[in-house]
Amino acid sequence: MSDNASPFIYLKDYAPSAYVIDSVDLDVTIAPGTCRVAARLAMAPRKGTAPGTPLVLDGEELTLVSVSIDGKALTKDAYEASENGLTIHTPPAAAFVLETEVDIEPEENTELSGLYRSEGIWCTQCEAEGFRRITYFLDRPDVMATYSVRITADKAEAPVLLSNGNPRETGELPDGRHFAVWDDPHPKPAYLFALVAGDLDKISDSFTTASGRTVDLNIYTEHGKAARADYAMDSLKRSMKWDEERFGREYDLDVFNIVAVSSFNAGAMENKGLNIFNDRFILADPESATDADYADIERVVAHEYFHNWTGNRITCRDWFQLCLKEGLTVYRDQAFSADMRSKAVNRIEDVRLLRQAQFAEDGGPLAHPVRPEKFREINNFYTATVYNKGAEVVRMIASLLGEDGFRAGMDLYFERHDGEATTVEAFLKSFEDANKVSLGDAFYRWYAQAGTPRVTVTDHWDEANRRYTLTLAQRTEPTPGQETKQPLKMPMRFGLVGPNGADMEWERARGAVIRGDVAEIEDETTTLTFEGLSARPVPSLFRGFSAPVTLDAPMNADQRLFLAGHDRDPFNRWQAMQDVASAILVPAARGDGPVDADAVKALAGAIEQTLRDASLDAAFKASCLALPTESSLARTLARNVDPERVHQVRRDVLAMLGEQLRGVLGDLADAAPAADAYDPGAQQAGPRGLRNQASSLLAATGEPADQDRTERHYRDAGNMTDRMAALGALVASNAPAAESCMADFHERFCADPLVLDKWLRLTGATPSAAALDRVKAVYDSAEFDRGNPNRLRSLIGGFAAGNQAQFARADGQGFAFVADVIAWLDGRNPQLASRLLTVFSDYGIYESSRRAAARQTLESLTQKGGLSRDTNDILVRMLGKE
Ligand code: B3K
Ligand code: ZN
Repeated sequence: MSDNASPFIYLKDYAPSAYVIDSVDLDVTIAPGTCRVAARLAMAPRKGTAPGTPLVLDGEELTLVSVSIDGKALTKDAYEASENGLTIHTPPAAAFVLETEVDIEPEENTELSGLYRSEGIWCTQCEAEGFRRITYFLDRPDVMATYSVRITADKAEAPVLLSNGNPRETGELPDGRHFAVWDDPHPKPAYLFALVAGDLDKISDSFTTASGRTVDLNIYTEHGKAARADYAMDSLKRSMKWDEERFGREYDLDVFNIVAVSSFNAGAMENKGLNIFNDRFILADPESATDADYADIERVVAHEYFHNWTGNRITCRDWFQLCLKEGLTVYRDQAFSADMRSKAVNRIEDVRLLRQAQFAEDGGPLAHPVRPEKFREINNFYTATVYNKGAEVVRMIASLLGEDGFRAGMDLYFERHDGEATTVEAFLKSFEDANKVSLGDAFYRWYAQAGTPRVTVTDHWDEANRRYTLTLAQRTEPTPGQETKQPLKMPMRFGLVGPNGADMEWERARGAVIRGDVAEIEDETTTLTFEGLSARPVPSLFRGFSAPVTLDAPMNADQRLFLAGHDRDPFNRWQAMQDVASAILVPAARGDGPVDADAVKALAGAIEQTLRDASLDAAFKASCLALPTESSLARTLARNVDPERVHQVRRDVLAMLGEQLRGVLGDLADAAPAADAYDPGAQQAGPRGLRNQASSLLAATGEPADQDRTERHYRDAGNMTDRMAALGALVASNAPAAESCMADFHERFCADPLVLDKWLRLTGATPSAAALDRVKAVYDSAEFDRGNPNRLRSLIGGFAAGNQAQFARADGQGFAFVADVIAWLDGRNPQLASRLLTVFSDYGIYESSRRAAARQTLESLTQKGGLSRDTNDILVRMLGKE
């Protein structure tokens, strides 16, 4: 272990707490400067706890004012307060009431964990371990209690006082102060506690549940912004309805409140009855938000709402089980969005994200299982692996059991574990028991084994016997701390596509369990034999991306292009085109010679056929126009990557495609935008996306006439979607108009922080050697608000994650700048700093001089010392110094 890394906490060491907390009464006095928190905890030793066992409460950044048990103040020798908490040496042997009073300083709280102030609004973020920064507590998810919270504040400064649960009482107090009391009858862990006090606007609505309960819905925002919360409200109502219909889950309180704040580390937080959101996932109107922003709002509002059952009513026993609530809830929000929009396109987007973020994680130094076995800092495990691969594992259960079997398992899970803090094993057991099957060790392994399996397929056609054989071999490369890997059980949805493009029937199949169109693959090598086929098929494997694997399929470009034109599975049609594009891009990006122009022509032909196919929807066509990203190409190359060459090759191919497809793209790009009033729904968003994608591909050719069209689109845009798409295309193609349009955009929108973020991101993503200097100039400018996580993420993330070639400049200056930002940020907000640091995690794939420069930068960051536990943990793992 490296010198400055903190110790690991292990899953295998889990033990219940020695004491339980049944109910919590908080009395929070809100005031500028210091706030006072008085807590009254009804506690008892857990059954089996030896009398007199010390009570060890968590606590950070708290100033202890008083402590008493059963109404008697404790003498100094009866307890010890430290940096990490409060120990009561000899608590009573039976139920008792512990009362503490502490002072906290929310305005000094730049970590944005616990109680802090965002633009004057007092708000909280307690997951994972923020509640201990509000009061002394057993701050762990398996300690569940009912809460009653009284808040007092100055009425002018904080007219709105909110906490979890139902409102019980409000009233006036002397000196212009007032109070509110909230009761939450549902036992919950402390990480779901929330409190908000401030001067806020709101919009209100209501929802009547299936059993007739009327729920008041409110979305609170900063002043002047409430009108932009309508779409979030609409999304919330649709989510509530969908969860009733699809999972039989009703809401369980009289009110559901959402508060949008502008300083927030995460996207949002599912606190019981009082969700707190990063305002970028609430606020939207056609002039300030894109179609993608609207879709994100719908998804995140749904996600947090769905947590009410998967996360809140049933929570995690310990933080190792994080995927139990996150993977499952991502699966649920994906299913919701798919129902609201285009299933095929949503699946493509989900998989793009998985590959971009999670495959990268799985293939690098930060690889960890969906359920980690150890951690130093839990906040570093809110990862794509836990969330997105976690969702894929749930999706595989649905594929293996079928929709009805899946629903039966979910029903049993809710029935058995409502009100509990439970485990992944309990979750899986519910599916097994409801379906009277065993998922098997090879399936459970998805939770414990890190790394993306590679499935390599070979095939054989025996013409004489009309027999087709597919051999699938799975292999997972070692990951840090896991040298040897074992095979996993996975559902392979598939079809054998015949010469006419339709799926073929077979007379007999053997080699694995096959139910419908799903084969269960679980051994290291599986040989599937199909008898009685009328002709040699083209295999369409892992349809819908039925397992999170990398597939090496035995196909040449012609076969892929055939699938691209015919596969009845839209995901694999798209995938086939991506594979053809990768086969063109990867060798050139590796430096193996120029781009194969004939292959580009063939790809263009397939794209054209797709674009002209009236049976396909516009959003799907737009997805087919997008080439694999630079980072996914870099990952395919895996080592000695020159990011500038990757960038250039991809750009060249975009330009070639634009030239080849000029006719059809021109028609699409010149189409008049929808005449109807803007609507963010798929009906309008699909055609908008296709028109913009077409115009952008044409701009990539560098032809002045094409770039002029894009500039016109920018200037004439009637909504932010069209405006941003055009601006992005101008910047990406270094069009002469890019500069003046960027200046125009800044001028128009710099007063609106969420729109400014879009400009910051594009500034970072400028594909030119000037990008770094521009980013530095913005970062150093007086108007740039470094203290706001969204601003910093946009500018620095736009550069480091959105501009590989410039971040990984050969002179190392890109790395050095970002490391300096992280060093500064770490002193203020470690969670954000360590998250930002993960932009370095791919450094091992670069060619040697960039790799050395990145490593040197990380080493010097380490040597600075005094870094947070969060940042140190990531550094140690990235440098392989465990
Ligand atoms: N559960 C929160 C994430 C909290 C992040 C803590 N570092 C949001 C979500 O996943 O719904
Ligand atoms: Zn979540």
